[in-house]
Amino acid sequence: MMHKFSRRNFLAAGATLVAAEAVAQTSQGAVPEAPATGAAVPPPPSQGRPYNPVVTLNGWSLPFRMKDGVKEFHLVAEPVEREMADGMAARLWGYNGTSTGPTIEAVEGDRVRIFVTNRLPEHTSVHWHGLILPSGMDGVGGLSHKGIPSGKTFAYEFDLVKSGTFMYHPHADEMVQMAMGMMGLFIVHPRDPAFMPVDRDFAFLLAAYDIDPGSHVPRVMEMTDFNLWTWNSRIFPDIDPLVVAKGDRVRVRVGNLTMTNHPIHMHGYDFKVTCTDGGWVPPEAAWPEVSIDIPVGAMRAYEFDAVHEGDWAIHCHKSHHTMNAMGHDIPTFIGASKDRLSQMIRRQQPEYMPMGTAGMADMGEMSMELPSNTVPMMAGWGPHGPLEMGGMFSVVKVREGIAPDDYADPGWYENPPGTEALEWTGDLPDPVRQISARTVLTPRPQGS
Ligand SMILES: [Cu+2]
Repeated sequence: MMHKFSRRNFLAAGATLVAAEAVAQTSQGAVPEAPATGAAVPPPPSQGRPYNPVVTLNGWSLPFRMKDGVKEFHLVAEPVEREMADGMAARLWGYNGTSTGPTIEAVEGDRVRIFVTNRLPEHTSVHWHGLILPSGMDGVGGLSHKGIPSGKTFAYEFDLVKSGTFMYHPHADEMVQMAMGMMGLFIVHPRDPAFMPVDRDFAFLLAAYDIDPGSHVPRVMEMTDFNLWTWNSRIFPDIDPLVVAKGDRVRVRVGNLTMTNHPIHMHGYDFKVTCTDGGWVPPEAAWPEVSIDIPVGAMRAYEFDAVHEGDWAIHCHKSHHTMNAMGHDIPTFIGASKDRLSQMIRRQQPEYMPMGTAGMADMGEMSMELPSNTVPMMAGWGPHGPLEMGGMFSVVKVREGIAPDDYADPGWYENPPGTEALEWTGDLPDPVRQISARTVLTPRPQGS
């Protein structure tokens, strides 16, 4: 289970890295120890070229070791259990104990050697999406090289000739292995730390699963009808907030390995698209947005100056993607009277409860008995009531005076007096409304 950001986890990650290095130094020539734990906020690198690490939401970065000038990593493809939210665990396939896998971070100009050990019941491979490398290192099983059989370790080795925002995933039984959660981020930092510098650099991957309430394993044959829309295999309300100090320059990097596009919308700001998995966007070509569509099999990074304090929603703008598993198949009853129908059903099933005649908002507050291992369709409480969200939703929390290495949740924003929408109890002139023969008012349920 991964934990929320905290200074304690940050320090613990440092200790883990030191321990991993100690193991590596005592086994020269061996494959480096594959770490299986980590934390959201990686420490700056203790060896190799300097860089400002990314913060992988609910994730971690894979430690490395330097061996004869080559940066060595060790990925282990294996079955994992992922807590997607409190009360819901999924049995997935991932890397080094987690799905999504750990983020690989290196620097432009580095030569990397990435050992991949296969602990899956079938062969796999790793494709390095967006990286420029020799054909034989491209990771397409059967095309670039032999698939990695169960129980074997392959070594990939190549130079990182460009910086940017990339990812990795299998290219062997791809539909199954990606539907099971096998993917990770690959960030190549610029050789010049003064190039496109930011104070906070967040990263996450979009992944979709179809896991029936009460079960644990994704239905891998599903093509379109997914019911869990995740960031790094987590769903709201258990996705980390993006904690930012007022005045920070912030980058958000998003990759999409689902079967559909996701328009990621952030409130409170306009921002500039600065990087894709094809490279950096020249500043004179960057255009402003408030929603950025992440196409399938693509990555986008955007940047903004965090000058507006507050709690700002960040979410996919496809409204079904901010809902969780339960309830997508419920028929629409808005405006219908279910009184007679309810009486008929209650004769067979006394506990039957009609839903949704005035909308679905009551689901956000309802505490109905759920099947095991699932979460409500709408969840999350804010300082002013239920948020009625799920899936691909989080909050950018911009506050004055947050320390540079502090990513702990600062709690809810308190609106300064006079800056919050409140009930109006004064007089109002009659509102203008358009009524014509073609305007039909929604019929009200009888008796209301
Ligand atoms: Cu979406």
